[in-house]
Amino acid sequence: MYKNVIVRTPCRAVINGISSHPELGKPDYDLALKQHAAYIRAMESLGITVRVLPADEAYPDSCFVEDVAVLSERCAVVTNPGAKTRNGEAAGIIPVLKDFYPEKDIRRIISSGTLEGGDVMRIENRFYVGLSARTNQAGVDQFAALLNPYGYEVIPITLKEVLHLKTGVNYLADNRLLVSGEFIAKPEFAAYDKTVIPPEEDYAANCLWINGTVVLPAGFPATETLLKQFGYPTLPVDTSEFRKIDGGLSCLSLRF
Ligand code: CIR
Repeated sequence: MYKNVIVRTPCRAVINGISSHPELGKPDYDLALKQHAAYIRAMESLGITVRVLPADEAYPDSCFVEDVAVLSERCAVVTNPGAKTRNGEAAGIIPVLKDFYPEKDIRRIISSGTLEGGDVMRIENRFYVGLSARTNQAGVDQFAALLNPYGYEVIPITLKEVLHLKTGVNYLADNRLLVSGEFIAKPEFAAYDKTVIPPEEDYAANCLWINGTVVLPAGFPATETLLKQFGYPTLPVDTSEFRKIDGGLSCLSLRF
């Protein structure tokens, strides 16, 4: 069960966030703020305490706070983002984490290792980590060395088609994974019950299981129907402005 969520308010510079889909246009800042507020309300409606960090104009992508840390009940790992324009974001999360963790349990990924939180998917005591354009082998090796003493296992997953691991695969609960594209046939996920997201809704593979409810992006009816078939209450949240800069639901928060 999650108790806490950390989010960061989108800054005005969010319109210049990194995007691999320029054809979708730039985010509308005012609408992004409204959608972010609705995201916070959705979390609160599920019984979560939300800590809202102020906008950081130095970093256009800083609302995607998931990428700067990986949090668990035993420790926090501050990442070293592989995207050059995002690398400096990670330092800003450290003072916040000190409110939740003793300093000895706040660890860091350092250069030449890179790692972004969007590449990390936790299932119980296993952390699957995508080897992506943002997360390298040295980052995964450091992450494993930091987490193993806490009793966590780290399993690397190669990926080619998407930005982050969780762009295409997410764990719900009860052994169930939502999968799309290159993750449908990954041998590392063979033991899980997989629900395949139809290709035209692949953005909706990035759903969030929050204390029994699945929060999904608004506007993906086939995915919502699949989730309902498995008995999950669903809570759609509109993320259209974040999608324009490759951001999904999970990217917008740290959950722990
Ligand atoms: C980026 O390219 O870094 C941002 N525009 C999107 C980050 C999305 N984060 C995530 O998937 N965890």
